[in-house]
Amino acid sequence: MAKTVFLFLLSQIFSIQLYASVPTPTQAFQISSWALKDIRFVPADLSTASDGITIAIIDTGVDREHPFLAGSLWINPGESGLDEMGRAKETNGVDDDQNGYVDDIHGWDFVRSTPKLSDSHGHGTHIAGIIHQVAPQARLMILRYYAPTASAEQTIRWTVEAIRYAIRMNAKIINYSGGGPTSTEEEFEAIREANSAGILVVAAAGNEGANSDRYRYFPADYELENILSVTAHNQRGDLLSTSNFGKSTVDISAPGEKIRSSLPGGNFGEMTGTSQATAFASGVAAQIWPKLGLRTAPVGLIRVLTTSGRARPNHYERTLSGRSLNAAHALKLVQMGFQTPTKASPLSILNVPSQFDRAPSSPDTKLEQRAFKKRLK
Ligand SMILES: [Ca+2]
Ligand SMILES: [Ca+2]
Repeated sequence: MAKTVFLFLLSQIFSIQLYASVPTPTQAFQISSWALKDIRFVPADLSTASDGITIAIIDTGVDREHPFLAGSLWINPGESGLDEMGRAKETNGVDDDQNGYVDDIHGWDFVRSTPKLSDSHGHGTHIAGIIHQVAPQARLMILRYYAPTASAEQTIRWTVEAIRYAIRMNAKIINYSGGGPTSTEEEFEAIREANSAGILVVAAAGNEGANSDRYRYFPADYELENILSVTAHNQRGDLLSTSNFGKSTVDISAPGEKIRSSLPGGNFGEMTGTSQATAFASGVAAQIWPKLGLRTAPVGLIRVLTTSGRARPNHYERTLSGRSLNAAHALKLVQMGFQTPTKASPLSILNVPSQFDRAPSSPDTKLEQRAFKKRLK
């Protein structure tokens, strides 16, 4: 337990450093070129713009006015256009599509219960920028689950609501660049339902520098077949010393050091961590899935992404695939007719986390809160 506490603290210090990185608004925007080269980035074929799928970003919100993100946000068809009285549905104060959320045109802020999205933290805007750069045709559904002062329980409740919203509103991919040591049956169930709905969940492996096979990190480490757990490496191809690893829990790695992307206020800046790696994986998944056929089960897409990755001998003992994300190879593999399942397997639970077998113990609230300050990765 002592070690765990230490890791929480380490992680917190680390994330503060990340956020302190200086935005450089005057520089022209470009996602770190080393990272795009590293993943063998394939520019989107704009002639197939209809390939655009919806990615739910469960994070700290978004700067919806950021010029780089213009036109990238998902639009809820049931809350756009005019109502019977000629008013704009997105601002008429009516839940036009009766999904339980009023005027949810681009998503929902579960923390403040409002459709008026903003990002006072910066993390969500950074993640959105990476995904938009890699998959410009994808539509970004913004779901805010995180507030620094919220309790662990509350944070998970908002997460679960956000996952259920993503399922109901037909997202195809959920990007979750966060996590913590706490697992709940509700969150597990929600992600299992997402699997039944054919939704891929791309989740950060976490920034504790720990072996996830021993110290589980959620939601990345729920044993569900539709979760792709992503860790981070640097320009030299080494896993970051802060990144979690695990031969049986972490699937693949992607670039995560000093990644440049959008920040609130029209700014740009660098962040480091498995969050950024996760966003690259979501973007590539969004590029590949339409080519593979959207009826392909998430587990099939995961198989393509992990099989086609670049072999990294120095990752062999640290991730399941021993590989890093490779967009060009993934595309090639699909073009060669890689066979994948089209349905989620009936036994989508690989192994129920053992703690569900136990009666819940009273959580140490202080510890939980500290842990949850770092559900952001
Ligand atoms: Ca609505
Ligand atoms: Ca409305």
